[in-house]
Amino acid sequence: MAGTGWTTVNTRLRQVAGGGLLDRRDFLRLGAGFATIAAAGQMPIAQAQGAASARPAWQRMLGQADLPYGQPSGHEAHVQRHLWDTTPETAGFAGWHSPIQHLRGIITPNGLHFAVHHNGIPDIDPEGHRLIIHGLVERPLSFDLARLLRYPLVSAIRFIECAGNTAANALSPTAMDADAQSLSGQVSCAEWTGIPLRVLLAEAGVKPGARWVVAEGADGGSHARSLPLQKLMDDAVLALYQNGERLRPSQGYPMRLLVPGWEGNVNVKWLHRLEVTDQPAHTKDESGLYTRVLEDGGLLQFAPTMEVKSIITQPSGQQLLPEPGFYEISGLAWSGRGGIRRVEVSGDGGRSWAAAQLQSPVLDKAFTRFSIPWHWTGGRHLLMSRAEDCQGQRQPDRKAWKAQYARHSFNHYNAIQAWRVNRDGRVENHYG
Ligand SMILES: Nc1nc2c(c(=O)[nH]1)N[C@H]1C(S)=C(S)[C@@H](COP(=O)(O)O)O[C@H]1N2
Ligand SMILES: [Mo]
Repeated sequence: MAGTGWTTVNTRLRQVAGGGLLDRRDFLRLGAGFATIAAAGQMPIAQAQGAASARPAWQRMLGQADLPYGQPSGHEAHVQRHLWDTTPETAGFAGWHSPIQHLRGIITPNGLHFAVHHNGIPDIDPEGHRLIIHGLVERPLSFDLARLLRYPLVSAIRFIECAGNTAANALSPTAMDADAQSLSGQVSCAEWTGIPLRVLLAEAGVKPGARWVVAEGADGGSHARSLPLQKLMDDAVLALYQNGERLRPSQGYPMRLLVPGWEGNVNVKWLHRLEVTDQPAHTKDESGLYTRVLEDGGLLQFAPTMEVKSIITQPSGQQLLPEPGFYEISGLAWSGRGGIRRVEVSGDGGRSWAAAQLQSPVLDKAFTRFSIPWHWTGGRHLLMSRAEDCQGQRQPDRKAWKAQYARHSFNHYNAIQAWRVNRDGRVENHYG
């Protein structure tokens, strides 16, 4: 429990906002002592270094052989993607959520990248796969993978977020008791490597009058979206690699469209066709599910930018704080408009706010990791984070977000997330 360490240490630490938020510099300067504060989990050195017979089994024998393709520790087996939907995996729609509450830093490991499949995962033989560029172009082109791999490749760390991420908070009239993964795990961030689309489009020679490109996937349902030519010329990438290795089948092997900062749905996986046109195609994937219904009944279509958003991942929903004492509040912020300028955290339900530290690197259209030290004295607290991006956009609260849209609209939910820390240390989703 909070031993005597706390009282001495605590008097020398400044609070930067209510609810126990601490000054990070004080904390580091005073060496404020995880050793004293987190004393409960510490083992006496004598015991740790003890006699040979007291050493744990793994220190007394040869270890096991490694594997050709490495696997996480068996002790981390709980860190898994979770399937959110109740329908069978290949029956039209499956959403796999990334365990954001178990991850640190800004990179999502490939096996834990969230995934949305409307038609299951096609089993594509890369030898038989072609990407064609046709329509309003001077030279229709067909590429096989070997040819694409010979182009100069660029890399960028970018997030992808499903338009429907955090839909439960948008739709449920009362705050659903769930973890961060279930509520907001349809977002991930990876280093993507591939060919800038502008290079391939220039090679095909875009004709005057071209304004749109219809991108189609090679999955059974021919997932397709219309994209403004300008965005593709600007920063879209034909991605072939994900965090250094070739794309996972789940992410679009052998190639996908990466459209930085735009809703996940336009990042067409298993890409096999780009048709340059003068107008959008109004495909099934962009005329229904991926629009937003406004409060007055109007439809918001072709508005794919994912707005600024943040979430505290530690501590977060359904986690249990074992005892009062020091904790580092840590979370993720991102914006489809560019970089994150600022994240503020509140420990008292929004009455006061303190600036969190942004950990480097702070990249455009990528996860930014933020943190702030916190002293939990055991009371009931509401933790919140609110981010501001490079264009000065800020997160609305839930009420303001709901006021913009029809009651049943759920895409692009980016309201401030509140977590309630109960007296017993249990953390719960809360509408603040
Ligand atoms: N061909 C194809 N591309 C697709 C989809 C799909 O079902 N088929 N799902 C889309 C949706 S809704 C999202 S949110 C993103 C998710 O990308 P990920 O599965 O790599 O995380 O892929 C998009 N691209
Ligand atoms: Mo999505």
